[in-house]
Amino acid sequence: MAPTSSKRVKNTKLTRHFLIGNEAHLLPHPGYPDPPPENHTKGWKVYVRPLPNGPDITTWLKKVQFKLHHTYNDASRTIEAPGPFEVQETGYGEFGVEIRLYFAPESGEKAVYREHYLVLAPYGSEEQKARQERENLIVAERLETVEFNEPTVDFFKTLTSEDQFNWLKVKKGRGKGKKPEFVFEGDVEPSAQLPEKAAADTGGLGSGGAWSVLYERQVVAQLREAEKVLDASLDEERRGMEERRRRMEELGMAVAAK
Ligand code: SLL
Repeated sequence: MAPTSSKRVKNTKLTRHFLIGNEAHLLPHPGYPDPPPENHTKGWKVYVRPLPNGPDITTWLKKVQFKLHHTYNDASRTIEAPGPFEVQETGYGEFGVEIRLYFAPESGEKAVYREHYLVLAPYGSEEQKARQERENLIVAERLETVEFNEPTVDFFKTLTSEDQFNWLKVKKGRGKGKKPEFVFEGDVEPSAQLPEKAAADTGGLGSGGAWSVLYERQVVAQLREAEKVLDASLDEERRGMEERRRRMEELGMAVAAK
């Protein structure tokens, strides 16, 4: 291996966005063992993926370790670049998958830890749940970020290279003796950042759209709504408790004060 420079690029921070998530289906489902292993009702895949319109993550991400629930054989699964960084399994229950991300050696960065709690059952609004059931597809993914502060000179070069967008390009002019040219086509805008609006349909996501700033705002808005509902039910729960306490007092029962 070439000696790497430990010199760092001062006052510079490089940010990379990517997705961590899972998809799940009720079994039987194409691509999964049929009949499924005993008691296994769900087929799922947990993954670390690039944004549909983002740079190649394998420029910085070289290895991903997924640690599954101890009920699985070989619970620790390691996937090396170029991936895909995913683990497909069948099972019956949800659990938190422990994920370790290992960076390119020239980065000089230690591995970082993330967790993804598998979602195997329909969630969201009634409408969303109905759609997930109809399509027999659950997708639970979120936007993740890593920040490289004052990257090493070598790592900076990798992270700013134009090559990392090649996977979004289409080969053009594959004529006799001609070298193919790589060009961006359609709505694909190369960017290490989230696009303002999602490109038409880059596929891959359950919702059929790409991650974008707009979509992210929608997700945040949805979470705020969910929070309101939760607050309201907590309030109600508190009122209920107060009411029960009052009734017990009326009945002359001692209430142990904590
Ligand atoms: C639950 N706390 O009870 C969770 C545990 C267990 C997940 C989930 C099967 C593994 C195997 C499996 O789905 N394990 O049989 O290989 O809901």
